[in-house]
This record gives sequence, structure tokens and C-alpha cells, in this order.
Amino acid sequence: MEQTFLMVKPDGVQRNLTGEIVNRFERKGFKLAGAKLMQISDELAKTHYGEHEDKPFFGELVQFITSGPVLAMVWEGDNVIATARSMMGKTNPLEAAPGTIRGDYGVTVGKNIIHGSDSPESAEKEINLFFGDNDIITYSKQDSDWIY
Ligand code: RTP
Ligand code: MG
Repeated sequence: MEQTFLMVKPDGVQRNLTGEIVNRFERKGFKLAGAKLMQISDELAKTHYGEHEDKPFFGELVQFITSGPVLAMVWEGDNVIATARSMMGKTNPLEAAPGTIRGDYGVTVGKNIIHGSDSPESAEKEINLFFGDNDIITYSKQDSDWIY
């Protein structure tokens, strides 16, 4: 099953949007396979955002992502990588459509609430960067008499 790495950024955690964001992916039909609230180190931030190291906003980006706790998650389901990106909306909240996470809750590009892997290659890389094998749970929804 396809997996992606999603992360509620420090602004999303500070603004109490973690529940809202988890809720959107659950309601869409995806399955949570791993989650941890964590404080990202400078080193991890620089590795994670390595593709942007030559950009003028790199310093700001690393500073912001390490400024407070983030909720790192692995989500699972058919086409979850592309679907999550579309649910997130465009990078700049000004251009993100209403109904998307960034369109509904974001204001500036530097504080756009959520990160999501943009390809199968980045998903694999980012999941392995943030999670160990034992942190990811593969499970099936139970056929039980206590879920109704
Ligand atoms: P992300 O990696 O966080 O999921 O966002 P993305 O793919 O939509 O955007 P990306 O191009 O990978 O940029 C990473 C993050 O850098 C910040 N950014 N700031 N000041 C700026 O012009 C600027 N451009 C990008 C954003 O927070 C973006 O999410
Ligand atoms: Mg990106």
C-alpha cells in the first residue's frame, strides 16, 4: 500500500490545528500508520529540506521548522501521495484553493501549516528519515462486533 510522509508544521501545532488535519485525512479514507510529536533538530531540518539549501529562504525555513513541536505522520492508501498534496493545496496559501488545508488555514508561504512528500522517492526518503521500522504499524481494520 502506498505511504506518504505528512507533517503538521509548528504553526499548525501552535494554532491547535492537529486534530483538524488528522480528521481530514481520516475522513478522506486514508489510514494512519505512524505518528509522533517531535522537536526537529537543526541537523534533521537541514537534511529534510536539503533540496532547498541554495534557496534564499533556506535559513528561515530551517529556523521555523525547528521553532516548536511538529506532528510527524505516515499515512497510507491508494494514491495517498498525490491526493494528500491536492488536499494540502498550493505552497502559497494565497494561491491555495478554499477547501484545501492551506487555502482554509494558511496566510503566508513561510507558515503554511503542513508538509507533504511530493513523489514516491521523497516519501520513501522522508519516512525513513523520521521513522524507524518499529514506529510504523501495518494493520487492518477489524471486523468486530464493537465497531458500529
Ligand atoms: P512542503 O515541502 O513544506 O510540503 O511544501 P511544498 O512542497 O509545497 O513547497 P516547497 O517548494 O518544497 O518549499 C518548502 C517550504 O519552503 C517554504 N517556502 N518559502 N519564502 C518563500 O518564497 C518560500 N518558498 C517556499 C514553504 O513553507 C514551503 O512549504
Ligand atoms: Mg516540498
